[in-house]
Amino acid sequence: MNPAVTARAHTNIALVKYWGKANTDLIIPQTSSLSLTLDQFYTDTTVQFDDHLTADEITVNHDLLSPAAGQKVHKFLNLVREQTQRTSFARVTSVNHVPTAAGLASSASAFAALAGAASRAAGLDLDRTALSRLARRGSGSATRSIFGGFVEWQAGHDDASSFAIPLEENVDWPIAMVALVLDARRKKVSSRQGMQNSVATSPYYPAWKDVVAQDLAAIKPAIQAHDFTTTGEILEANAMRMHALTLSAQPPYSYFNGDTLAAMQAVQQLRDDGIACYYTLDAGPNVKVFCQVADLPAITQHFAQQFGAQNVIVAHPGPGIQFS
Ligand code: 2P0
Repeated sequence: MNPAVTARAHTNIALVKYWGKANTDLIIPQTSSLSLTLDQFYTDTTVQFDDHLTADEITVNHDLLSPAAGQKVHKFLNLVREQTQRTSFARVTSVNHVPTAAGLASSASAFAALAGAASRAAGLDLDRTALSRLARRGSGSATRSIFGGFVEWQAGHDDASSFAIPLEENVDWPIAMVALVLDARRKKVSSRQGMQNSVATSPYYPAWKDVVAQDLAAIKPAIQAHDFTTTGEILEANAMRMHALTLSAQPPYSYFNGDTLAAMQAVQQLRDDGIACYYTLDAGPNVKVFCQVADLPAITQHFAQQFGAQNVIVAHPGPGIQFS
């Protein structure tokens, strides 16, 4: 039996979004993207390869997954086995540390932690670039969760060239991301399906690729200069332009609900009242508010009144993958 290896990876929120694949099998994106790894939401995963097992045994949050439910993990373990000529099955135990019913569970932290634990348990000693490439095969956003802080996923054009690089790993900038939990239910249109629909049917998709190129070119120096206003303006506009790709798909759809719009309006009102903050959101209704640490008391108080204190979670920049 080989030793068990445990890895922890944190989730990330994209400031310039990934929304569309050029290669669905290898998960090569249409564009580069840029994110902030968060300290609050993470996954701990332990992997052990065991010659006595007759199938992969996958437990998530203390529930043993059926073969159908574990299919994505099993396929991912096959990639690791291919790289090592290993044939034995693995025992995978994974726990998502996400606040109760937050609806924020992410494949980003899950596949980043799995890439780290499975590769080491199989005897591979991958550097973080190679880990990032491996994590990408599980889920696109996992590519970025190998690194901490601000991270760019460079789209590349094939398996070797598509990986993440850190932009500012140890963030020395008093910023925060306030997660508003507006609906914890599972989304109706998965990211995977949603982005494919957008690539295939939105007439705005070519324009989106230009938007991302411009936003990346502008946001990187803004982050490096710790220019809060420019960073906030770019991330908010980029999120809305991503969501325009769902509204303009055929058939059209949206991840917003009524509370999403109310939260976006509240952010605009806070700004009008002199409290600088900007919103972003992913493939679901939950809004995240980018702000400065000094404004956290006013912002959290406002949203606790609007949506309930239990639905307001403050996150800060978080670390890259860790092994124990
Ligand atoms: C992102 N999202 O950049 C974008 C913005 C959601 C909105 O990456 O198909 O779970 O596994 O590569 O990474 C969510 O999609 O999709 C995502 P797959 P993933 O964070």
